[in-house]
Amino acid sequence: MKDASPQTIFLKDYAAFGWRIEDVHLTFHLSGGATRVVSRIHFAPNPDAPEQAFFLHGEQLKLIRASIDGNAVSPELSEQGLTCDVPSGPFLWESEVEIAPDSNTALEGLYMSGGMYCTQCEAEGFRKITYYPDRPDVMAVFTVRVEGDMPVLLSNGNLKGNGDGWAEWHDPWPKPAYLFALVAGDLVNFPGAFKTMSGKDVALNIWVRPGDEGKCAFGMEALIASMKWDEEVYGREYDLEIFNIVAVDDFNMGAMENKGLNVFNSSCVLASPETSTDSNFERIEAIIAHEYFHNWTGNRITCRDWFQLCLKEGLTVFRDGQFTSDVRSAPVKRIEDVIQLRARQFPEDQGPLAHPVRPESFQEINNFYTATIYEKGAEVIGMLKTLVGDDAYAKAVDLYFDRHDGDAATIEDWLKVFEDSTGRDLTQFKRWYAQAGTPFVTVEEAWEDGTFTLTLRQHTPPSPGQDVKKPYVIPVAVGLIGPNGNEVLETQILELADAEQSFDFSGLAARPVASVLRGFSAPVVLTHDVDRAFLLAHDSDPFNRWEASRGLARDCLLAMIRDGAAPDAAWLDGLEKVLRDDTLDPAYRALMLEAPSAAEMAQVLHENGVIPDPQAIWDAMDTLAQAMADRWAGFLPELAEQTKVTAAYKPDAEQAGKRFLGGAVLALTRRLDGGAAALAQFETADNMTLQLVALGNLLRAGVGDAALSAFYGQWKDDRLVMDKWFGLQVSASAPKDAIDRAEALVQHEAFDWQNPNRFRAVFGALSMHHAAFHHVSGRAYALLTDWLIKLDDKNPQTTARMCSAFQTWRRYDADRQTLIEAQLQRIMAKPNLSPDTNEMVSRILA
Ligand code: TYR
Repeated sequence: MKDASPQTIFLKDYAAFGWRIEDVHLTFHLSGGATRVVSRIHFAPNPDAPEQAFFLHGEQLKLIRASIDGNAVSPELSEQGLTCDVPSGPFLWESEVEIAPDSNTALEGLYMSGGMYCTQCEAEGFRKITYYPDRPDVMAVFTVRVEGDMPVLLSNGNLKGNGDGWAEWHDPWPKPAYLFALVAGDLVNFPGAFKTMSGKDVALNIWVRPGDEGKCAFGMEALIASMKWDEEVYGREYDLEIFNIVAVDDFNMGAMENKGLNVFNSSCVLASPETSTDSNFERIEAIIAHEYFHNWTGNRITCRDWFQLCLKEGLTVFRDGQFTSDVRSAPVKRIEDVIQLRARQFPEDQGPLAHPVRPESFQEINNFYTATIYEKGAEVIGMLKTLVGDDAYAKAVDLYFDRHDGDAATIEDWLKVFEDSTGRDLTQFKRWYAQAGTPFVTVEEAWEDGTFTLTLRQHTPPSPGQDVKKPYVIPVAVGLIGPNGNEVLETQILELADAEQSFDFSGLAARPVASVLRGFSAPVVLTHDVDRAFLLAHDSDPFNRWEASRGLARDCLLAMIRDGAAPDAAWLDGLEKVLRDDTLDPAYRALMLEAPSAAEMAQVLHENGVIPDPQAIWDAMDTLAQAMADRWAGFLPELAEQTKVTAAYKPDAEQAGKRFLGGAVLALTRRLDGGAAALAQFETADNMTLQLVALGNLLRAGVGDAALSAFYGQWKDDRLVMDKWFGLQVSASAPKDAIDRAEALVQHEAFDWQNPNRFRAVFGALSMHHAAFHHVSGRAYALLTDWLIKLDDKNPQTTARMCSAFQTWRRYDADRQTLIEAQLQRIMAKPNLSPDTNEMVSRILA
């Protein structure tokens, strides 16, 4: 257990570590109950650091011995680490500690998963392995010897030698401890090879448990595509002789970019057509790219301290997004990203957990691996690129690599390369990193004597600890469309830098229709009273064309919920025209057909001063979908025909787009045929995408029980497919049934609650099922809380992260607020509550 009273750490208190490390040598004697770790570290005083006592982090370690320059020492130990008197010059520190990987359920440090040893050190896990300055600005060259009774023994860097029961690895690139990794187990490899742009051969491997070899080919292809892309687009070459990926079943996050030895949640790397959906494939490709791209943005250039987390994560998400846009469809990727941003980042930025892209304080850094750091961090980079232009962006990034290779850098360093290479002053732009909260932008139009004027206003509401916000510089991409539907002004970037600014467009023959915030050029909430039906019909910007339909859908649902209106027939007419246009990408049409999420509608209601009633949102969405199905009864079979794939399964954008649209059509069709088409699809499906969509629709039609048990019989031995089986029963049920299902599922023998994927399968699905989670009985709140309290002792990180399900609680009515508050208080009252969960719940309650 950590210290009971959590400490707050501030960016402003940063001070360099008092010593540099010349090299690190680690020896691991592996044993499940008592692993010995021997470290030899050469320290030398750091002349740039302030005077300080010698302190090494260390948690849950049993110190066996320690020495300095060969003489035994007795350091002073605390729960956080040790202090010791040290010589004034360079010295050799040696220690031996004992740790117990087999009782490590937090999945941080060295732990066991399915019989194999593995590590997770980001952010502060290395201190659970040995005594060390566990901070990212201390970079060192590591040599690691692993000894253990396991056929495969891996660590970072290049393999220096191995034999029976041992292996020695050397990583020539200085790195912070959070990038350390060790894996040992009975593993098999799926091999590959890559020749770099300067002609160096790199051996590639994906290491998996025996039996999973057949699920590696796609990951390997994605890795090779990523390596090539980073050379072609960013000029970045790989820098070791070997690149290893390992799949582990027990992992708190998606994956981890340890130098030369990426560790992946098996759900984020293993794939086969029979067991993975098209979205799984797309996500796996993106995560492999993300972790690989970290080799330069994160590893070669790392972060000075954890406040700079967005320096590596925002940039790397931005880069993996560019990669996906290049290998798939750019407009589809942009729309998917914005849907995610609104679903995950906006609620965070507008609620009690709001924090700047670069926070100024934290208690537990693990709580800051958030949508704001990652996704808004990437949006900020996208805006910077839009403002300076593509060529200037490329130049600045080159300068970043030249200037900071080998550094532990800051956001100031990042912005400075843009200032130096473009001459632009980024002082105001930097507010995107410092201020929290989603900006609200309103647009007002005027038309006089051939001049069209757009007046833009921005406002950002207060967020915790920040009452007053200064204006941002916001790139607003605008195009103008003439009355006949032709574009009269191609996309231009307006720079909104003041609270209010007007922009004139003169010499126009007729009043145009403005298409504002094209491509979602900034992460803001836009209010613009515009003819959306016209934009849906004519906008040349694919994002804004989709956005027009989305806006109409939101308005339609709002009117249904608030005023009891009927579904908007004019919008459905416009939408039908788009759906009938078979020159449009099926994936794009599927996105058009997809309704806003219930949580998005709750947000819209809240913005319009209406307290969201989750059941009313559910009912309105149900009515709307039924109206679509009835209206298009004749058209749906025609559309379904267009989505048939006859070629062998491929997870590429083309086939996946067809199946995506097919799924959307099936969801309407089952409202007309009681699930007959879904049943036929379920019985003939030869891939998981078609099978799972069919099963979901059978469940939604209330006729899915037989298919559900058939599915169980077919897949009960596949952990990743079983996660889908657990999750889908909750997400595809009506509100009250979803809670009943979740209650039954946690009693199921296959509910392994200590496995984060399985825990999230049930409780992630429950908390994302808006009407179920907020069911008036409060049963879902209580059920989730019971299990969060149970998990907290075992795995604080995953527990804390899942508490964010409650972050929007103050949006709801007084009764629900009372119910939720009682559950949050129940968590706070738990004895020995982890600092992680304590910080999250305290912030949510504040
Ligand atoms: N750095 C990882 C990434 O690529 C995420 C991560 C963070 C993984 C913390 C694990 C962890 O404990 O985004």
